[in-house]
This record gives sequence, C-alpha cells and structure tokens, in this order.
Amino acid sequence: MFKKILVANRGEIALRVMRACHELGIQTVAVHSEADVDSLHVRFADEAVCIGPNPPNQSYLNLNRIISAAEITSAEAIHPGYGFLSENAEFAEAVVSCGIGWIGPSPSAIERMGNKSLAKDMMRQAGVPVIPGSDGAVSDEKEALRVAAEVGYPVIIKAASGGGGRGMRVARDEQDLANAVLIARAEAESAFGDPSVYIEKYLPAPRHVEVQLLGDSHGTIVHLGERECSVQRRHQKLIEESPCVALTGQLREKLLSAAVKGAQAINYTSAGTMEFLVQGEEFYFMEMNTRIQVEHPVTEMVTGRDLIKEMISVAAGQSLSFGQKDVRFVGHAIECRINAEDPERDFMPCPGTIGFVHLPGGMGVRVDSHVYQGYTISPFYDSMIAKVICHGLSRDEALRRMLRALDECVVDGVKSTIDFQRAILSEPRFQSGDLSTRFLQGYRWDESGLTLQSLVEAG
Ligand code: MV4
Repeated sequence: MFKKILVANRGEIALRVMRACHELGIQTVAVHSEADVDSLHVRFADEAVCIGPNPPNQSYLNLNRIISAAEITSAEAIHPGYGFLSENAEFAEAVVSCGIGWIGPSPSAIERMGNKSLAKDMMRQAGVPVIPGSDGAVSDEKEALRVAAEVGYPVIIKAASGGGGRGMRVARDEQDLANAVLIARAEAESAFGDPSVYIEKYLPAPRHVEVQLLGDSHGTIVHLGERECSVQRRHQKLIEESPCVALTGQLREKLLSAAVKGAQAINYTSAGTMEFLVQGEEFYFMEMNTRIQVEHPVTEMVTGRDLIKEMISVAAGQSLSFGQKDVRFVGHAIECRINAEDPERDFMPCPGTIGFVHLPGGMGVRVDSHVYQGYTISPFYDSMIAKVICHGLSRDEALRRMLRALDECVVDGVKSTIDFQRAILSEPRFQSGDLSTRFLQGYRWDESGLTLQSLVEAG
C-alpha cells in the first residue's frame, strides 16, 4: 500500500480523499494556489506545496508543477479528485511514466471514453444499448441527412470531444440540420480543437440515470447501483438520489448488468460512472465518466462502501475488498449541492467571505464541505459551499430529513441556493418522483419562490 499520497485538487473533494487516506494510515500532501493558502485541505494534509497563482491554468491545471510537487515530497501516488486534471489522459500518462501511482483508470481508458463518439461505438459493440444514430462521427451534410432520416427527427448533434452537455445542438427538421451541423462543427473546433460531431435521435424528456462502477486490476468489476440525476440546471446537477424510483422490476437489473458488461469490455479499473438516458422502459448508454464524481456520497450512503478507499487500494494493486454479492442496498439517499449563487440573478456565482455558518447534522445526515466561518469563496474556482446528503429507510424519510437538514443550514455573508433547493424538495412533482432532464424548465423562481409555469411559457 502507498505510504504517501498527493491530492491534486482543492475544496471538499480534497478533504474527502485525505480523510480516506488518513483512515488507511497514509500520509497526505496538499497542493494549493496562492489564494488557497488558508484552505482546509492545506491544514488537513501532512505536507503542503504551493504550486502557483490563482488562475487554475497556473496551479491546479499545471501538470508539471503537480508532478514536481509529488517528486519533491516523495509522494508515491496522486489522486486527482474530480474536475481539473481528473480526466486528462496526458496527465495520467505523465504521472505513470514518472513512476508515480495514478489513482484512477488507465490513461487509455480515460482517452477512449473521452471521445464520446468512440465510447458509444465501443459500448454498442459490447452489446450495451445506445441511442440510435450515426456509427461514429459524421463527415458531411449528406451523411447527416441520411442518418437523421433513418432515426427520425428531432435529432441532436453532439461534439465527439464534448460531453457533459457542451457542444450540443438540436435539429427539428431537414431545414435545420445542415445549419446545425455547420454550427456544431465550428463550436466543437473552437471549444475542443476537434470538429468531429455525431448524431443521434433526440429524446424529448428522458431521465438521467448513472451507474457507479468499481473495477480492480484482477478483472473484477462490480456496480454499486444507480443514481438519478435528472434535476439539473444548465448541465449542473442540483439534486441526486439513489435508488432511481423509475427503475422497477427487471429494468434496474438490466441497466446495472449492461453497465457492468460495458465496463468489462474495456477492462475498466478504478471508480467510474456510466451515464444513461432512461425513457419509459428503454435505457441508452450516453457517456462514461472516468473519475470519482461529486455525487458519489449518495452511493456510499446506500451501500456503506467507501469508494475512495477502494480507488486507492485497487490503484495499489489490491483486489476490491468485496464482491457483487456482498453489496447490500439499504434505504434511500438524497444529495443537495449548496452553491454560493444567486437564484434571483440567474444563478450568478457570489464569491465572498462567509460570516456565521452552521451546517446540519444528526441522524442520517452527512455534510461534505470545506467552508468555515471567515472562509472566502474565491471567484477563481467553483462556487460549491457544501454537499448535504441525507439517508433514510425510505425515500420519504430521506426527503423529510433533507428538508429538516436544509432548515438547519445557516450560511451568512453570501447568497446561496438553500431556499431554492428547499422549494424543489417541497414540490409535489419532485415528491412523487416525476422527474426528467426538463424538470426545472417547468418552473420559474423569483422573490415569491418557485412557481409552476405553463408549458407554453416553458417553451
Ligand atoms: C441527449 C438528450 C436527449 N436526447 N441526447 C446533456 C448532457 C450530455 N451528456 C447529453 N445531454 C443530453 N443528451 C439525446 N439523444 C438530452 C440531453 C440533456 C440532458 C442529459 C442529462 C442531464 C441533463 C440534460 C439536460 C438537457 C439535455
């Protein structure tokens, strides 16, 4: 097992990884920007290295400085957390070639799944259901028209190097399509340096359901159930839960085993997430995330398994500490992401210094956060203040517990999404589990709170 791990991240996820390390008796090294010198991840770590100025490009995204910090401190492995360099195959490759352990999937798995069109092809070949559409990238307008006619309109054009909602365009008919392909290609070229796009049938109101996977280097792959992540705004998830209420009977088993089959086909190791769109009784692979995700605690609360510890031990060459048959799913968990954003100003980030802060506690409540009274939320990084995760024996208990926990929350000094989250959880449509990726489009938020708007207004 590693004796010392460098955590190439900041904020709550850096604390999360260090907590796992310390429980395993592993020493930790923090890296930080100049702005983060007073951050908790620096204090939690046994050692800390300043790697540069505040802009991420000069610190948390600087491959060389992070690898140098690992060498200077004799760290044996690097955990990248989420965001930043976590899905950068070049970084993973550089880490490995410097003789440092990489706590994540192989660089080649990161690279292959990073190309969304290739990932989809590989999953189709593995027998995982995929959304009907082009085989790989479409090269010209003629091919685009042929595919669209075959699957039927509307279609969606996606950047092969995109993902997470960036670089997508919907075409309603033939007239739309040529233009949409041109724009999508130009956007993809400028955003990702790769103009390749692929086409698929556009599903009007699917659910976003993802499967948590874990693989070791001895060929074992297990799933840890699914998470329902449909409640999101501009591709930023706001609320996640497990299990997904829409997966009844055989459907859940089919979805989970398809995900395991897909991961086996690429010999996946470490923690990963397979994202699916679910519509009625159908599910389709969408993309795979080759990192630990923000919402992983939801899975930890229903399974009692520590995903970060498993990532570390499989990176050290050990077998997973449990098999599929050992995984028991107990109750229901819900996560709310509390952001320093102003819902009344289109969720504009609100950096600033936190005054009095009280985060909730009590039975079944987990809070993952890096903030404290007097902490300043920097405009350079994401605006998440805390993740509140509540567990209950039933969805109803988890939901009531979350409403109670959000009532306890006090974060003075900055605007936050707490009231917005509470309003969503109080909605009958949320409470009945009537969710889709369009859920929030049906509502308007203003000073009087959350109101259902007519479908005509929602467009
Ligand atoms: C789709 C779709 C409907 N049909 N693909 C958005 C994120 C990116 N990973 C893919 N996304 C979508 N792909 C087809 N064929 C709808 C979305 C989508 C979405 C997906 C998951 C979560 C939230 C979403 C919000 C809007 C659109």
